[in-house]
Amino acid sequence: MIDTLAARLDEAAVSHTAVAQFGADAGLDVTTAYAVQEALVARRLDRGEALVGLKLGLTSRAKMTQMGVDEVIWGRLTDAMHVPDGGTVDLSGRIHPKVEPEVAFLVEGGEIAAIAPAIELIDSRYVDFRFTLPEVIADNTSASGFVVGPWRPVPDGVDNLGVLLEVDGRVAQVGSTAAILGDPRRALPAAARLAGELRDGWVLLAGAATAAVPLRPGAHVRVTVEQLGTASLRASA
Ligand code: OOG
Ligand code: MG
Repeated sequence: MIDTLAARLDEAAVSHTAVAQFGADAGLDVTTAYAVQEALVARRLDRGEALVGLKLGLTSRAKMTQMGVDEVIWGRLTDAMHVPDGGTVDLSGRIHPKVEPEVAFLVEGGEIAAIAPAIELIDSRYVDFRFTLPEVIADNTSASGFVVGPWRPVPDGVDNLGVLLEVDGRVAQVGSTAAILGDPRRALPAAARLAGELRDGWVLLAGAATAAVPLRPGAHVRVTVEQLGTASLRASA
């Protein structure tokens, strides 16, 4: 069953066509869901992609409420998901993408070596962006892309920095890094515990600080995190 579900999610991503939720009959629990995620990402690695980091999800109340689930989850980032800062996201390869403001950490020696403002692009492979907790875990926690702004040393106190998500120069979401586990630095021990491994040079996305917003064709998206600076992307027309 694990390989069948992984193949279904992989084909949905490759053909950018949403799939129906697996439903109760599939009997997917959290442990099996992580096995599906591993098999799903293994298919990408077999096609030549490389693992470059991890992401946490549902670390904020706003996201838990938006998605109707209530546990921290994690997923895997590959090099193919990376979008250069200021770069363009090709919407033709996506289903119903959304963007959310995040904080990224650079991992060295099991510790945080640097911090950056970031944008995560999520794109559920399920119809209508609806899923249960095991279903979203299996779907690599909706991971689809990420932008990391300029790295800088971690300033003192990053537990209450203002976060702004702008779309075409208009404010779309406002929040605080406090929404990320009370302090985004908690993402490191949480990721180490959940994933069991943090490699040197990996990027860790700590989780969204606000709810996500749909990414429309041609939109210019900018995330600003107080003291950290900005990260931006543009959606293809
Ligand atoms: C699940 C992914 C959540 C976050 O930062 O909370 C996530 C979803 O919302 O589709 O990446
Ligand atoms: Mg996220």
